[in-house]
Amino acid sequence: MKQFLSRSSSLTTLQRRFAHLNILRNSSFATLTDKDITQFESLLGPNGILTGDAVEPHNSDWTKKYHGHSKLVLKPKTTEEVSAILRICDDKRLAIVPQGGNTGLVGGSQPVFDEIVLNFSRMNQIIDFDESYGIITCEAGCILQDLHTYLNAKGYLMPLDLGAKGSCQIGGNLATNAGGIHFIKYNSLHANCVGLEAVVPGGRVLDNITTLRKDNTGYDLKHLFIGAEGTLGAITKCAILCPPLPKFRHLCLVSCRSFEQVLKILRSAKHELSDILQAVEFMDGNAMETTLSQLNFKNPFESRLYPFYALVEVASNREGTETPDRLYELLGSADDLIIEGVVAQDETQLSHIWQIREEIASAYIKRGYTLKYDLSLAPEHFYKIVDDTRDVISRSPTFTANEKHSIAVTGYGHIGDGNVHLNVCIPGYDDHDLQDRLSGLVDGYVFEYVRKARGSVSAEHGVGLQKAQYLNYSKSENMIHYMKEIKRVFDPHGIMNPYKVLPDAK
Ligand code: FAD
Ligand code: 2HG
Ligand code: ZN
Repeated sequence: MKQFLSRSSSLTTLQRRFAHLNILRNSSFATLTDKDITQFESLLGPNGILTGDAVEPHNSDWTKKYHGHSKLVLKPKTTEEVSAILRICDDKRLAIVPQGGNTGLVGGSQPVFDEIVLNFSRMNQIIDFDESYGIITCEAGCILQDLHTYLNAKGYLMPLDLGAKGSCQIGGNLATNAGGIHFIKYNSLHANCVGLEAVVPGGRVLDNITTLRKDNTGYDLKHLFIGAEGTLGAITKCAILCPPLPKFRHLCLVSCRSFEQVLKILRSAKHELSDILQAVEFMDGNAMETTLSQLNFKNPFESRLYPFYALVEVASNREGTETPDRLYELLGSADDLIIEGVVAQDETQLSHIWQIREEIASAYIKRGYTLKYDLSLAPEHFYKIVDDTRDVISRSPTFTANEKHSIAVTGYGHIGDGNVHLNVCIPGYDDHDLQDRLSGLVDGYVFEYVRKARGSVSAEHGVGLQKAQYLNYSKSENMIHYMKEIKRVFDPHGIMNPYKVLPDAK
């Protein structure tokens, strides 16, 4: 028999507490053996498993915060293989974590201890495109960018667009119910996913792949898997409703003195441009400055920096000047709110401005350790929480003056959807003491603020490991009770993505 596991992978090393989260490995889970690995290898073939060093990239996350201890990655190619894996894992009580592109931001897609990673990268086939209804049917491991490219060539686009599109997979997007920059126009994946196939522990396949737009036959189970973050089962296929690709896009970037002015621009854009409005995004001065400097991007306003920025994009199929004229009209009527604005004159300028917005997250990760909060808040709280967090840090005796100086606090995000990304960043990744003091202060402050303001602790990134202990800040006791009941129905032994979302579900 092949030896796959190094001798150092003893249970005792895995059983230590997961830093700061007070989680113990669930002792009802089995520990992987060489015999198990041999069984999976004979099921999937030698290219269907990863062991040893090849597992390491799958143990860590994009934010450099979460590190698991898996010894095995499984890479099925078919739904039947996923079904066989989930039957074996359930029988043997082997815990498993589904993983798509591993771009999630809440520690949901990595193992916490020694869970097996179920990776979907080999399930990347586009199965069908229905040109009449604009519905794409594909496997869960398709990369979002590849779906855009495929659809664009046919005059359609994916309703979902986000900065990680080059790596994230549609299965991961569905599992997190990802939002992104076009949510304001095309709504959520709950709205656009018309069919779904999922496999649950024990191996049953729930085949709800369809291109029917309307199907009111009882409970719509697919919605349970959208946003479940892999805690109920594995998504293997989906059918997504895709809008026609608008032929003409126009984008402006404006700068403002106050956040209130940004809100006024948002209101006017919604009223005046509602039929052609494609995106309204927001960033503050710190986000702009950090992105330009960390990623060496050209400032659209030469060297001038401003406190607040808004991006407004319109799109239509009308040739001629009508669509851009309406954007210019909006800017004209908002003249007193805008310090300076630019309208992209060609595709290069348009993608440059979008790149600045979409790479803010990468810029902070490049700068250093970043606490990320993805919040839904009413307009009066949207930026207040950023100011207040800055204030709490500056008044805290926990930090030295130098440390305070090095901490960047920023707010940006999908203002059209009431979704702010509050990021708090310190340079580098080595100062673990400062990291702990910072999250010790800011986590409690931010989540308590959101609870009192009746916001959501997760607008679009999900709960994962990061927010599992704060679920009750946005969901009532009764709702959590039924979430746990649903979990028990699909996953009675709790093997699917344990410790995440509902950490104490039995
Ligand atoms: P992963 O990170 O691999 O997994 C995410 C979760 O889904 C995990 O809980 C995992 O267990 C589960 N999962 C993955 N695949 C499956 C499957 N087939 N079946 C069941 N469960 C599964 N998110 C937004 O909502 N909006 C944004 O604008 C946005 N921008 C981003 C920009 C950057 C630069 C980055 C790095 C991330 C961004 N994200 C954004 C977060 C992330 O990209 C999304 O959460 C994305 O949907 C995750 O997809 P993934 O394939 O990488 O999933
Ligand atoms: C975005 O909108 C992403 O850029 C990432 O959702 C946000 O990293 C973040 O906080
Ligand atoms: Zn976002």
